[in-house]
Amino acid sequence: MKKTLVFLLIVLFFATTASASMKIKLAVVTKPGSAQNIVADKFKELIEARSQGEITVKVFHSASLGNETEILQQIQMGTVEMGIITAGPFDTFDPIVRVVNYPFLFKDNDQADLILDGPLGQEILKSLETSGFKGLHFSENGFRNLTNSKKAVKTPDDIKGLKIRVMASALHKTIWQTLGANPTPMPWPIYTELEQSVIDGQENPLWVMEVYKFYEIQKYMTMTRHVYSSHIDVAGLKWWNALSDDNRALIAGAIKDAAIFQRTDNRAKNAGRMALLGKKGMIIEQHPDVTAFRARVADLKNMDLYSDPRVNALLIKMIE
Ligand code: EAX
Repeated sequence: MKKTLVFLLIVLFFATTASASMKIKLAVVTKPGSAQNIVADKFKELIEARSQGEITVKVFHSASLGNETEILQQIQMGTVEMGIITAGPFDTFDPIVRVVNYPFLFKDNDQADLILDGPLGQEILKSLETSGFKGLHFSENGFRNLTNSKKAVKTPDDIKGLKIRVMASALHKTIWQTLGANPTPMPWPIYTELEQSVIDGQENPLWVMEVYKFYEIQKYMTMTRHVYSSHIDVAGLKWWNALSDDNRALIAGAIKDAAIFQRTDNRAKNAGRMALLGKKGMIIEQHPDVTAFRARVADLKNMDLYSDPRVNALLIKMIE
């Protein structure tokens, strides 16, 4: 009997010391199959394989840990280690993020990659340290497009008075105010609000219309591509700083590969999505008057949103 107990204790001792040494809680607000989840799930797969199970990841999805603002607060406090978070709501924490969300900043995916993976993108990620975050990489939501249930939209004049849901971001709210809409900030998800016509429309990349079945409740889509929407793949700075160099390198490598995998995957699926949404009955305006949209928001860079000298200097570099 005694022998068995000693044996059990020995087994228990080895089992605890040899078990996975680190568990990462990673939070997203979206459901499986979403852009954020593809990064999260790929990261989990890569890091668990590369660390031979020493590092494990639990993905909390569908806003089970709260909306994006609440997740960011938990990451700052250290109760959640990582998140894949849309850049929009980040601007309450650090206005520098308004630079990457500037309307009509990037003309295409290649330009977005070039800038965000280059020194300017690094500067933004680095800057998040002042608010307690370790910005690891950019993955993507994608180019955002307007949908609504009321009418076909081709020019900014068509938007007048439409009730549009926007992310919890001062910049996004201002963009839609400036375009003449009636914007309401609301956290994700928003299907019920659209269905019950609390709001007339929303704006998001193509994958959202497919994964969240917005074709059931939004008749019109306009390919405005007004903001290239990034996710910031982020960790808490305190937690990050306490990791070993080896673990930091493993995590940084896995998140980078997951982000690049997801961006490629997202883009490859866009043509198919467009066809599907048309088949589902959405009326799609492929060629809105982008020049007019651009002109309406051209003055944004001179607004208070960008008055912080650090933010302004970076925006000017970006626009050039
Ligand atoms: O990916 O809140 C939003 O509109 C975001 O784009 C959301 O995370 C969907």
